[in-house]
Amino acid sequence: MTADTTPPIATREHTVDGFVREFLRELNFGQGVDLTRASANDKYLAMARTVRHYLMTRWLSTLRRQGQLQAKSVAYLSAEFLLGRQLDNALLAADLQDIVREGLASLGIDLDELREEEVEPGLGNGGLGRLAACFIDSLATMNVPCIGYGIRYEYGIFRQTFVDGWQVEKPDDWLRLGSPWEFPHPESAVTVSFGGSVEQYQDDDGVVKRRWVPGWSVQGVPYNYMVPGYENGRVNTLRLWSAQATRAFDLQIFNAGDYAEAVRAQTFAENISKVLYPEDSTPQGKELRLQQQYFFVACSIKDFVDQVLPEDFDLHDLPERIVFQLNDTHPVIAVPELMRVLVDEKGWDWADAWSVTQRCFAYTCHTLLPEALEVWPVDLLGRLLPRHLEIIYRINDEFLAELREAYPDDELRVRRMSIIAEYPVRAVRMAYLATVAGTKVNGVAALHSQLLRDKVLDDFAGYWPDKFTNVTNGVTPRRFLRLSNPGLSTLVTEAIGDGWVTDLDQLRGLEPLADDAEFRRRFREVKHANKLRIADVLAHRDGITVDPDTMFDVMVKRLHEYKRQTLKLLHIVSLYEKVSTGKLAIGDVTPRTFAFGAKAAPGYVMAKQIIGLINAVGATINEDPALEGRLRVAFPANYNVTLAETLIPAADLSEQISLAGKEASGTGNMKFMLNGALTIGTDDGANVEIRELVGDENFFLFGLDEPQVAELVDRGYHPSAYYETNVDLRHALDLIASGAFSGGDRTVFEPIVSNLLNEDRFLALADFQAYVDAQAKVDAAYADPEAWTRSAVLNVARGGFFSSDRSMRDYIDRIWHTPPVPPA
Ligand code: B1N
Repeated sequence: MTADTTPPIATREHTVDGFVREFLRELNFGQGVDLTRASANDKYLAMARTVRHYLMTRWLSTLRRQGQLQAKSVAYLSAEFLLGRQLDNALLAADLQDIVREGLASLGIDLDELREEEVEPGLGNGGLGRLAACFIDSLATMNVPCIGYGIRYEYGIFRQTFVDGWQVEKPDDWLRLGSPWEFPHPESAVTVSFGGSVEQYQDDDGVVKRRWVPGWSVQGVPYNYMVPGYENGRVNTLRLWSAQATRAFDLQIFNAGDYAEAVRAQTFAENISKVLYPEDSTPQGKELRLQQQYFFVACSIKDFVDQVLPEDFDLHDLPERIVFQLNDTHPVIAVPELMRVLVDEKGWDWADAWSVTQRCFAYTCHTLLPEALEVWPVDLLGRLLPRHLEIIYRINDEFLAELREAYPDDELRVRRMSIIAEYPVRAVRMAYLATVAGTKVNGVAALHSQLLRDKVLDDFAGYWPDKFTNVTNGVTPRRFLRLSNPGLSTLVTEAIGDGWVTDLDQLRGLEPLADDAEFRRRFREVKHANKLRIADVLAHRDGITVDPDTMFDVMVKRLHEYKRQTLKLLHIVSLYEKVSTGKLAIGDVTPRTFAFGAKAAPGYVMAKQIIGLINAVGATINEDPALEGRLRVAFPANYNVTLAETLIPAADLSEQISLAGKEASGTGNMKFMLNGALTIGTDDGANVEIRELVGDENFFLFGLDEPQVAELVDRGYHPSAYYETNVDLRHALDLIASGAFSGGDRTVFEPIVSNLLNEDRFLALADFQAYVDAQAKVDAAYADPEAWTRSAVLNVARGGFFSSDRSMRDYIDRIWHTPPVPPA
């Protein structure tokens, strides 16, 4: 013990020899195998555990310092954290890349081979979950105290396979071979209750109160993950909850002699964290989903209040110590839960509890689609969480009373703003509850925040103008540039130093180099090497061959009609139709590789059809010898973070073609820009800001803007009119309808064609010609490699704004007010 009685924390030797010793110790004593008999998985697990040791000192001292300082923290509540692989990020944070490579090599082990052993934790659907992962990375790097709270799903986002071109889902058993990055703490499990009823009682002073008498409970077991800052000595915590049967519950039934029932009860409890709902943007109101939501926020609030805070903490000071950031509406049930804890468990007055609660939450909305705004029928919510429903009703009653004072002559408005919807069934509007309870409400891109204020939440924005703000999304430059694109990273660092890794605005220093022919040559060399790298991955992973000497035109994102993969497809089919009918000479076609990556929600029939059509068109084009070396479609199955990390750095063209006013932000668009792809895109989401920054001359804008979309829809949109007047469009649609991509069977893709002709909710036909024209501009620009590279360099140089470090700065300044805490 040192003189100040603070016990010491062990450290590790930062040398090749030190690493090798630790690694062998883990392999022999941890995995229990000898190097000669060790499997690749043994070696990977031993290496991962060794690497995490190097971060442990920082983690323990971060926790110790936070215990002492009690600085204000962010609790990021998110049903999804799409982390991606952990090893590379840990090596980078700990500055161990060279040491580990060399150490393993001295034992005859190739680091790159072991890296492939890691199964990524796919605990998210797409942008929303990946954003949460980027944010916690940035907060750690910026020395801001943060704890991420979420769910440790036993099965993450499904593994996509294709059978005859159709999506078939397989379970993602990511924990099967062991998970070296997590630290389970069963001894710190907390109990969470559900069901039952509410009863009236008199407290010691004779006051009549209400309290919850739950029907059943489960245990939440915390699993901690390290969230290391980049070379800064800080390691924050991500705490994911796993559901287990309570011992008491189990034993009670077991003692009653019903062993089978006890096992069933256990399975029932464990179901709660069993599987991630694979819906992105269109959640179904399933009871298990509400169980998941309440489960993880109840665990998290209990954990924070009872374990993280010191015992003598005065909860009246909670807003000075924490801000609970609600990542969309999924964790919003935390609001009535905190009220229940303060009023029912701590015995506070309603008014006191509400005043504290209101200052503890802030809400981020991630959508504009009406079908994505979560609404819970009161009968379902009341059955699962009867006391919470009462609390929501009271919050609403007081809110409506307040509104009636503000708008005495506008009862219609008051009803519009009610947290409780009456139609088609009585239901709780979670976005409204979050808006009423939060200090701030933010959208995720400038246009999105504007549309939230003007359309989705306009009544609320009128009432509380200062509550609404924007924070444009961002992506972590550590994972999506430094690690994913080593070639470009090296080139950039040689030019401007390595400060950009934590201060991405420094990329501006590259602007003059856009005019430097030698720099541009090296930039192209890097892009080409990245194409070779993905070509190798696609060959081995998917058996797909691609030509690195073609333009890589990439569209990767969830499959959704609003994102308009069909528009991309119509462009491809139209090109194919023109070439195969001789209207266009193959020699005049810019050689392109069209790459897709997209998962469809398993119950989303139209999305799965579209996947089938992409694969069918791809098969036809790829088999046509006349198109060899000119047009190719590559649709690798199971697009995930790991694939994104090799695919995005190889892209020339980034497809961001959603219907204006539908994509809240997009974050893939930012990753492409930072890796030197040019964007073809609509005036939607963060595309707007990308174009503003990079300039019109370096961006291929097309299509209707949001006001034009609104106007066209108001006027009455008739897609068939476009079919009738546009020959190219007609030929493309007719070709699909003819069965040309389905072995002559006209029924297979008929639903897609008739949907486009008769409904086309997302105006693909209206934007078709504009899109094709913009693609012609792309071809013309690509024909001049020097000018193209100049634009690509400028995209990188002007992309610094899209660092998630900047997003975090904005959240801190506008919403959280959590100053950084530098290391001791
Ligand atoms: O969140 C991303 C945005 O960049 C995207 O534009 C947006 O579509 C995405 C229910 C969602 N919005 N809503 C979801 C995910 C899962 C779920 O069950 C909705 N995802 C987004 C980050 O801001």
